[in-house]
Amino acid sequence: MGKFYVTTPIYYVNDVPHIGHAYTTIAADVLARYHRLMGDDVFFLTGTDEHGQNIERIAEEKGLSPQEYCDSIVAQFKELWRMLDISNDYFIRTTDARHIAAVQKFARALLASEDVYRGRYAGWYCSRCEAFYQQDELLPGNLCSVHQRPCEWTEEENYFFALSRYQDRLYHLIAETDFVQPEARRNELLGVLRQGLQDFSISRERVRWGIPLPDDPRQVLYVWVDALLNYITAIGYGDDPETFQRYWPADVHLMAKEIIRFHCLYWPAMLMAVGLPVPRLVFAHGWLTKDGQKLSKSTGNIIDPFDLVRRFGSDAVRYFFMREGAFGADWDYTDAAFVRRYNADLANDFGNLLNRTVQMVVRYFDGVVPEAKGKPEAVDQKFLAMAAQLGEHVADAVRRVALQEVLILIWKVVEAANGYVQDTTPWELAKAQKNGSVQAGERLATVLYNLVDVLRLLGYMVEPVMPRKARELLKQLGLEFDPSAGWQALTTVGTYPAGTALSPGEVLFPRYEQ
Ligand code: ME8
Repeated sequence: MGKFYVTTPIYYVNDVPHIGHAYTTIAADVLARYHRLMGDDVFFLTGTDEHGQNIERIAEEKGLSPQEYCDSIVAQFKELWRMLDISNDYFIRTTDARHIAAVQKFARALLASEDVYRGRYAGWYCSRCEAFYQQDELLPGNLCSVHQRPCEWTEEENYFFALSRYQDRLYHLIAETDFVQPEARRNELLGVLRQGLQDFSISRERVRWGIPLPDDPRQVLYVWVDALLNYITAIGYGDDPETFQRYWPADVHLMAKEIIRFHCLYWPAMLMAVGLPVPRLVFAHGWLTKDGQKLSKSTGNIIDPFDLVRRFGSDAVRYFFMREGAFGADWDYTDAAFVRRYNADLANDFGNLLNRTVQMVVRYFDGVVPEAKGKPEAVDQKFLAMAAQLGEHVADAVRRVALQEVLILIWKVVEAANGYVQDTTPWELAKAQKNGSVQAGERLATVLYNLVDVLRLLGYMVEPVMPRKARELLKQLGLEFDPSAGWQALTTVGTYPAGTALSPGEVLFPRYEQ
C-alpha cells in the first residue's frame, strides 16, 4: 500500500468534450478506482486548459469574454464526468486564482534559474496545438501535421528555456528508466533526442489571455508551461506543502500519444530546473478512430459520449472503451462492435451468469445461499483455483496499466463460471435430489455456493470499471459494496457468508435489439 497520483491531460475548452477526452478520463478513473480498492492513498486529477491564443479567438468569434466562454464549456466537461461516474478528487481549471498564483511562484523560480534567457523567436505556430514548429515538421502549404491547418509565421521577443542543456539528462531518463510507456513512444522520443533538442520560448508577447509573467506583465506565460504546471498546482505546490509532499511525484500521467513531447521532454526538464522530482511514468495510449476515419467535427465523424451514455448507461460505455482496444495501441470504433460486445460480454456472459445463478438459488434453496458440502470435486477445484488467482493477476495488470488485459482476465473467469454451470448441470442435480439423492443435493449446494462466491469476487473485480452494475450485482447477492476488508480478503475465494438471503433484482444488462 502506498500513494497513487494519477492525472489526465487538462483538456482544451476549444469545443465541447468528445469521446477522446472521455476515453482517457475513463481510463484514469478505472486506474484510480483499482488503486483505491488495492488500499492506496489515491489522488485523481483532471481539469481544463483554458488559456491561449486559440481560446481567445474562439471566445471573440462567439461574442463572449474568454472567461464566460470557458465557463460554458467547463460546465459541459463536468456534466460528462458526472454522467460517466468519474471519481476525480479535484478538478483544476487554469483560470483558477489558486493555479495562477502557484504558476507565478513557479515562474519566478524558473526565471531565477540559469536556464532562462531572453531571445527573439521567429518560426511557425499552430494555435490549435499551441506549439511552435520547424519548417521541416510542417506539411506542404505550412500545415500543421496534427490538425492539417495553416500555421502562422510568428516573430517576437520572448523568454526562452534552455531545453538543449537537458539533452543528456533527458536521454538518460527516457532510454534508461521506465519513464515512458509503451515502448513505441520511448523509441519515438529517442529519435527526437538524437536530432538534438531546441530551446523553446516560454512566453508570448501578443497573447493576452494567459498568466502574466511576474515582473514583465507585457508577456504571458506560454500556454503549455501554464498547462503542465497544473499537475503540481492542483496538489498544493503554491499553498499546501503537506499535500504536495504527500502526492508528488505523479505516479502516472495518462494521455494520448500526440502530446508526449511536452510531457516527456519539456515537463521533466522544467522540473529539474527548479529542483523538483520528475513524474514516475508517462503512459501514452493510442488514438481512437471511427469507421477507419479520424474523429473530426468538420466531417461529422464523431462519437457522441453523451448519446452513448444515454443509450447504454455509463457502465457499458466504460466497459466497451476499456475492453475493445489494447490500451496503448490505436483502434477503431464502430457502432456494430459496441452492440456486439454489449450483447455478448455484458448481456449474455456476465449478466446472464448472475441471473441464472440467482434464479437457481431462489428455485432450489428458497433464495438462501447454502453452504458448500462434501469434498470438492476436480471440477470445483479447477474453477476455484482459477478464481483464486484472479486478484493477483488483476493487480499485476493494473500496475502495468494494461487495462484491456484486466478485463480479459476477468472475463476468463466469467467464461469459466459459465462453463462450470454447463459441466455441473445443477438442474440435473436438482432433479436427482427431488428423487431422493442426498449426494446430489449436496453437490447442488456446493455448485451454487461456488457460483455465488465467485460472482461476489467478480463484483469486486469489475467495480472500478463498472461501479454501478457492480453494486447492483452485490446487492442481488445480498451484500453491500464494502471494500474495507482490503484487496487480499476481497479476492480470497470461499469468503461469501453462506446463509445469506439473495435479493433478486432487474437483469443487469438487458439485451440491446436494434
Ligand atoms: O492536448 N483518441 O488538450 P486536448 C484518443 N490541453 N484520445 C484522444 C483523442 C482520440 N482521437 N482525441 C483526444 C491538450 N484525446 C492539452 C493538454 S496537458 C498539460 C495539456 C484525448 O483537449 C487524449 O488524452 O487536445 C489526448 O492526449 C487529449 O485528449 C488531448 O486533449
